[in-house]
Amino acid sequence: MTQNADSAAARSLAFPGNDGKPHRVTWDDKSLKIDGERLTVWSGEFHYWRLPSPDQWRDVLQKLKASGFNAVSLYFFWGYHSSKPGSYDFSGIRDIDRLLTMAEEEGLYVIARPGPYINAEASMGGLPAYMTTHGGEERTADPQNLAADLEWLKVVNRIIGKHQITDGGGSVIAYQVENEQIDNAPKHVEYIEKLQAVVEEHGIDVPLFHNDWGDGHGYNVPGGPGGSRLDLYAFDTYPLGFDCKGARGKLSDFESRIRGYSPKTPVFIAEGQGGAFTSWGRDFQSGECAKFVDEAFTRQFAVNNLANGVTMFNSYMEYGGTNWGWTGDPGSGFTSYDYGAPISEDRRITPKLAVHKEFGYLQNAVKPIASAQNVTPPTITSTGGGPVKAQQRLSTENAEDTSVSGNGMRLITLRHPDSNDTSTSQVTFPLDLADPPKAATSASAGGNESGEDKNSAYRRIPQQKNTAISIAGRDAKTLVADYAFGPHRLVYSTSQVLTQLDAGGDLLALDGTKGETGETVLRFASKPKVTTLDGAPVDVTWDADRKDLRLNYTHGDARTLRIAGGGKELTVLITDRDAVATTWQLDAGRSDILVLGPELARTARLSGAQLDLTGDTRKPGPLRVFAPKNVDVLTWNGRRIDASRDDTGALVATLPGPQKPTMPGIDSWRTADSDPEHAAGFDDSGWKKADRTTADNPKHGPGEASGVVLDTDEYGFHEGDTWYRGHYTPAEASTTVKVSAKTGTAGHALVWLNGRYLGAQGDGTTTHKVPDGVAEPGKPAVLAVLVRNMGHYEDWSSDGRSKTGRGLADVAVPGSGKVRWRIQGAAGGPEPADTVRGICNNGGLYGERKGGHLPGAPDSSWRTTQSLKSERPGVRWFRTETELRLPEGSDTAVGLRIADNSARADKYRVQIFVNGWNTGQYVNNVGPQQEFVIPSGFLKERGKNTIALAITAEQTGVGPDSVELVDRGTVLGGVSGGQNESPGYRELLGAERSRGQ
Ligand code: IPT
Repeated sequence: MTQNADSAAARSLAFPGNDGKPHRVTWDDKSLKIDGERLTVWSGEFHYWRLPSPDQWRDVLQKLKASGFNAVSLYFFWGYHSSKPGSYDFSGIRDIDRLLTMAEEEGLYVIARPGPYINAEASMGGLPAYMTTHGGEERTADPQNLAADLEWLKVVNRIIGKHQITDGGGSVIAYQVENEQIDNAPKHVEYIEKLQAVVEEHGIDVPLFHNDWGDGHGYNVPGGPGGSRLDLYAFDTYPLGFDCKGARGKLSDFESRIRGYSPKTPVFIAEGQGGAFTSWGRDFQSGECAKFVDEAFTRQFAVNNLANGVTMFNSYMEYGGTNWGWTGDPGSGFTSYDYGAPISEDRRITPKLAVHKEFGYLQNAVKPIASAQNVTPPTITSTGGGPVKAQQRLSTENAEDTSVSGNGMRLITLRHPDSNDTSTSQVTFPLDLADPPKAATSASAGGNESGEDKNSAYRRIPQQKNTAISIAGRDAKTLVADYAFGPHRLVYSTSQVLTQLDAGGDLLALDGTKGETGETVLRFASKPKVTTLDGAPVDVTWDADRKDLRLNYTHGDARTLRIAGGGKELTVLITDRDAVATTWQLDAGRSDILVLGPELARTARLSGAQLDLTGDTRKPGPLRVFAPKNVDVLTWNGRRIDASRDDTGALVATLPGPQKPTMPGIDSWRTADSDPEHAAGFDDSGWKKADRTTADNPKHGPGEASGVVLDTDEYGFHEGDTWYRGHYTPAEASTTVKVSAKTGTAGHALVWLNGRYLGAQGDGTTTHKVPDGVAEPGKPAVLAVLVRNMGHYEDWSSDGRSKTGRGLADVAVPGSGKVRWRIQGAAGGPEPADTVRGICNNGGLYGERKGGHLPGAPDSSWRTTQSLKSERPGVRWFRTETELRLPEGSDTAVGLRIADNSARADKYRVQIFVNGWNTGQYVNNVGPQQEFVIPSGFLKERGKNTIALAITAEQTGVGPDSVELVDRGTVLGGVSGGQNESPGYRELLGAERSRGQ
């Protein structure tokens, strides 16, 4: 995309995860430590398979890093890498070695979560589909299951193991064994223990943990059942639930319970709600989930977690992505896995990301938070709304260095105890610090207002009359008090500390809600000089008794102050929560810098007097940078820009914005009927016989009526559509055909007898009527059934649901006599010729087998049409080429929108292929997704793109009203990358064609 790409790619931030040296990872009850130094782990969950554009992995990682995340949590999806036993693919879109290297380069620690079982709304919860044929229980030490699991771990641990921080290989700092085992039944305990032992044998020596599926079980604690080799205890928590149109769940305290389970480990949330998934047929999409799990909740949650001592947190999801192809599970996921997450499916930054930034920056800037312990909170006085709950933590570690009074840094958190209370309360409270001595304060404390405590150092804060701290509805606040940074002393602030850094001078940034007042008190040896460098002035009060400088202001327009006294100088930036979205703290190597203005500042590098920045803009606008004083050359995305210094000493410049792309229209399609399998005379002699009479997995049959095993997985067809043809000669006229299909949620099956369409059905059993004369006694008959597999179920409850099976369970045709079945699925079965797109890309539609989804497929004999409506039930393909001209040096999110006015009445579904890549599935009669994000790796940004639609209609005259490409937004910037290299028709099927087949 942009020319700056290579420099970004070459960049390696200096941090312990990539300096090539071995590091020690230890922990205590307070936090994790790297080489003895405390680390609050602030991590975002990212699923590489949901962004099948490896170049853009860097985009997401840079967005995380710039937003204050210091870690990324990665599930590894076994089934995505393994299409058949013993075979593993880690190339191209599956190159996890490259992913781990990128995380190192971008300065992110990694929490590795390779399963074997991961859940994750992934097909079969991450297990490879061939495991459905196993007889024993999944997620137990059943020998066949365990052997497969251990093989996967061995293979994936070889890659993860190379990237461990402990031997200098990389930035992996923790490792999750399995995922949310349902209970501590002996068979589950035995299993988890076996996995741990083998993981150790594979040389994984970073802390091991398992994620308990809530905060109320205490399963798999270190040293307990199922935890004998685990180091950390972690749990998952989704306080709001997943019904994005329902009522929000409530926040509660958990610290003492968690410490009861595991007293010697940090409070660690392995998955904390960052959004919610969306399911087939719901009346909401991810947009609703972004509103449900909104900014207010995200802040409340972060504040509540700080109050409960959480020093390891991972947000699930931070970037959700796309269930492209057949990667999703049917129960909980349609194509979009946007999740309402802070970074949207099309990689846009949403306002929620700025909330995570507030807390990422805060914890990074105020290090004592990592060692703070729960203490009695101040007594709150609240007026005007519901009660307010205060919690307080105190860090006594290095108190002498880190606090004003020598007693230690305090973190005071405020929220309504009922986290769904929408009233606005005004809060004041006395703040008791050991210094200054109480006696010295009595003269200067505020008047006789309520909420005073004359025995406290500060009888009432805020001290400013007629002001208070607002808790507006579902808001929550975090106040830092008694905190020293460098030579500076922060007595307290009712604003939130956004960050403090040395960016060519010490800088403290404070944020708050626009329109709300803030009060900040700093301690000086003697009265300092305060200069307002820009913005509105603040009220400055000098308290000579306490030697306190008090600043009072209202958050809104940004202000910059310079405070100088006693040989030290501090720049104070008073900003607001809205502006946090466009404020970026970056590690520039020699120094940190602070960038204000752009949509995104990704990277910064200082060399001599030159500062190179990369980032994105959504529109032209101002850039302001706090950087070392010697910087006089500024570049943005590789181009020099004119910059000057403003009154505050910051570099200022103007950044250009993007060009708006024009999306090409689609005016016609080439179309062909594409289901010859339904016809009586179709030659299926080359198909596999489905004639097995036993299956290890009893859920796979044999069918009671058919007497044979029909499950697709038993014949090596694991994804998408599968055709069946059953031949028989009826003794009497067939009047009904009873079909039991296993499609998964929202799937379907279409049934033909002797070429006559009998009807369609969903998952389960349906009896189809046979019209007179369709199958006559003594005459050979053929049943044709097309079954769509919506993915394999998860196994969340460890009850074997994932082994339900797919395709046909059974078919009963009274009077049919023996039916001889043949089955046809994806070309190559578990060995697809297209190893680039891989097993998840295709099912067994005729058009897929013939390469109709691929660029360059011969469609010249196909008819040209404008209509996408069906002419009869069955499968029809539509192809078109469209020329994109996306602006260079930009990142445009392109979507494909399907319009239909039938109010979900018309029964049809569309499989969408873009340049051969299976982009997603539209199901008109189920919904709700209408617009599909096209992963940028699928697209040719400048040039011809092939769009192919496979429309399976259950009725005549149904189909989309229109299909169009839509511009979902453009930024100038982005990281480099383009289309994934992938074979077209000629490469994959050209040879076959020339052999005349
Ligand atoms: C938790 C799973 O661990 C995770 O893989 C994912 O499925 C997530 O849920 C939901 O998106 S399970 C939790 C809801 C108890």
